[in-house]
Amino acid sequence: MICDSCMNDTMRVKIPRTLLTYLNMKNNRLTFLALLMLMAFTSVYAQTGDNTYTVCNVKNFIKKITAKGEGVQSPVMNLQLPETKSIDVKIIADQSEGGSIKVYGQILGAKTSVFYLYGNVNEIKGKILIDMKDGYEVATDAQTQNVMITKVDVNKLICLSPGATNTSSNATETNTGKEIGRTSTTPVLSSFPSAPFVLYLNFDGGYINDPYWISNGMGSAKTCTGPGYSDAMIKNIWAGIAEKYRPWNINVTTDKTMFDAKAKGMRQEVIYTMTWSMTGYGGYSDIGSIASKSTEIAWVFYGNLINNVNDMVVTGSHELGHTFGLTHDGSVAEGHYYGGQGNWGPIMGDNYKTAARHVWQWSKGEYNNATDHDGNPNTQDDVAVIAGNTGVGYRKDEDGNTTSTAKSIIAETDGTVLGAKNNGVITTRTDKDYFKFTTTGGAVTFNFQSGTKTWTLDEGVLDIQARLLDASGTELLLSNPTIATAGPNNGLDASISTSIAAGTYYLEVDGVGYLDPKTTGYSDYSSCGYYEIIGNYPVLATVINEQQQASDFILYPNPANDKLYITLSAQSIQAYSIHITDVLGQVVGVLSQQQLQDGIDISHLLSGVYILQFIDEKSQSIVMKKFIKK
Ligand SMILES: [Ca+2]
Ligand SMILES: [Ca+2]
Ligand SMILES: [Ca+2]
Ligand SMILES: [Zn+2]
Repeated sequence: MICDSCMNDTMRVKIPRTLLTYLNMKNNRLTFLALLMLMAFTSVYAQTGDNTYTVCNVKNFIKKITAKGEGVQSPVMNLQLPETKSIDVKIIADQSEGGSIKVYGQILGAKTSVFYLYGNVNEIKGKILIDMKDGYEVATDAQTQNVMITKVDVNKLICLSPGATNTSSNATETNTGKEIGRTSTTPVLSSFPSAPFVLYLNFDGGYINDPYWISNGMGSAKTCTGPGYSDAMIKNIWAGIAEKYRPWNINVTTDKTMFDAKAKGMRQEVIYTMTWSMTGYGGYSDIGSIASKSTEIAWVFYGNLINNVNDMVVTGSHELGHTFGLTHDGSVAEGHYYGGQGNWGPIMGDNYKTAARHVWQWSKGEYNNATDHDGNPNTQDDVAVIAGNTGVGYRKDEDGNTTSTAKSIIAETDGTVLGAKNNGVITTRTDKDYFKFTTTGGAVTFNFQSGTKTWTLDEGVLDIQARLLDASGTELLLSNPTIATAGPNNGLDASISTSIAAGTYYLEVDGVGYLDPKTTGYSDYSSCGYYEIIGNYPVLATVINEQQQASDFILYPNPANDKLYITLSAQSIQAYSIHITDVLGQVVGVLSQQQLQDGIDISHLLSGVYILQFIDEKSQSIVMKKFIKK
């Protein structure tokens, strides 16, 4: 017992020892004012109810939890909890330094326990968890400076994901793990190398000496071994989790050096191991550990799951989600873990339903009868909670959300459009991305792929709607394929294939929902992620970019009434022709070089904006300029 002034049994009367001392010392001067003070304190305690126990002033509390206990290796203190419970705590690590407090303990007599307190001299926070049954939150009242312990649902503090009762396996993704004797080094993969925040997927294991987990199931420091997955399996799991965390400034990586380079609070790791596990449980994490800095580790016990890519992706994403502060997506009928609807499942719900659901997204409880861990209505906005963590935030959008800020499609000389050069990220539900291209007219095809397709099955999170717009922004075509009600989620992709006239066009990419988010599907809330545009369209061999246009020819007068004239600035151009199109891409005039000698007759055109395409016959390059017919 080291805690003589604030945590011993006499505190059960719920009057701070400091106040008692004051009253004892000054009893001969006990005034009406002191009585009033006592009454005021008593009424405050009464309001907190049986679920909250007021310990003492924060400064006294800190003195005790950080006491090294002269000559005592492992101080043990007695701590009073609500409902007249008390515990004996052995301090196993005190990582306090400077003004910050960080203390870990082990609750004596408990098989597994969490005792973690952190903060500073003015505010102590923390959590206490006994044998996965009784959970308590520690907080400091800003007004009274008193430390309070409140009983809470254990699911608010920690996620011990239940075991996989699911025995079916994904047909096309069998277990390629558990390959004993993996000798090659883990593939080095990073989804966003320059991002300030790192999520490290640890498939290699290592020596883990973490006070948080030692008392909470691990028992002692251990050398944990990885699952021995093949390179392909690791790459697929990485690709799947990277896609789940695409909207934010987060680098999902298998590269430990990326993790090591970040400060605490700007990184988190998930270890895939079976060196130890909570028997029958698939994952384990401390809710909010990134902000509280209680531990930088979450766990996936791969052997207690269906050991395939999909389960590893959703469980890894789920446990990491907890570390950002996310609690479960439950439902009135299904309890803590909602199993999803149609082909859609919430990442923070029942992550073992991967054989049944193929579109896994973040949720803010839009489905009917959504509940949180306590059975209360679920209003936690997953996407915003993750963004709200220090250093995270949303990834910068590549462009604005209008055609005027469109990026140019980068085509090969034969008109092929490669995904590696034409891609982007839909970062939020309101983000739309635009691409611009100019064609000489004919058949065009654009396929819009959700995710990197590293792992073709169920990797994507973004459900794409694509539109083809003409030069004025009017829709010509829309593609938003239906999602299969079961099976792989390839309906997340979109495709546009048509024939168009020469001119300039736009492509619009948007994340959309499917069916009814209340009962059968999802909204566009979390329909975000990486996409690639792959296709082809007729281009002249070289399209001179817009910055070069000014020096190639002068078009005058502009605006014009009857005649337009061209003056060439490049002497090398010998043979050329021009096409004139309206803003809808309709060709209104084709003229040869000979027909241009006396100027271009535009007297027959209606008033408006037109595009003149200057085509160099030799280099097959094209330069376009706008002009106005008065
Ligand atoms: Ca974007
Ligand atoms: Ca959208
Ligand atoms: Ca955009
Ligand atoms: Zn969980």
